[in-house]
Amino acid sequence: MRYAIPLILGAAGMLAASVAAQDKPPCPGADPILQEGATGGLKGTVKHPSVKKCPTLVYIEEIPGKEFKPPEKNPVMDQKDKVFVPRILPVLVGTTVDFVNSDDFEHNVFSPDGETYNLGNWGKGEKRSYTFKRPGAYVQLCKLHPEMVGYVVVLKTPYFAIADDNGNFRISDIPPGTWKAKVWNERLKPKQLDATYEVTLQKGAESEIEIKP
Ligand SMILES: [Cu+2]
Repeated sequence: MRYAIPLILGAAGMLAASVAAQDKPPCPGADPILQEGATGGLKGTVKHPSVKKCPTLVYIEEIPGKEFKPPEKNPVMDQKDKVFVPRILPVLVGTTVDFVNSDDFEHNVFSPDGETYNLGNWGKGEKRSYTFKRPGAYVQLCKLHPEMVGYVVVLKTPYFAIADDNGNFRISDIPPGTWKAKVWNERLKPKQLDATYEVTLQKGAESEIEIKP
């Protein structure tokens, strides 16, 4: 009997260990539905003349019940040669954007959209920041150079992409499910911006759609 006891204890210990491994919650920071191979992708083409003229954004409207953390590193919108760069900056709601100035003269940034803001005037090497709390498109304007126009488009999910000049786009690592894709281009009309395109995404697979606004 003396020899049997340690064997029984050993077997029980192993059983306990394997059950515990299954019951343990995922490691902090590892979202089970976003692990590699557990997500889907979406690729496709936007077919509209405005695609050739201005940047086109494609995005998943929302994943109900799921909230996303804004990136730790702030995206940047630059002002260079009197142009907002990039012209369209898509960001997740809650994101803080750093506005910088790469020109040797002052610029201003203001927006009449959303809660409206005016970040003032500043020169090269300085930056001003703004946190976007509500989804929507915010036109970026400069009071010193009326020809300057840019857009920050604030979205409810981090699943977005800017299409190439031919309208081709690809969005990776989207949770599986049936979601609504939308398109944004400054030349499209409100009705075209409101239109939704249903997409079904499966684990480890890439779905394809054609968007004709
Ligand atoms: Cu300016």
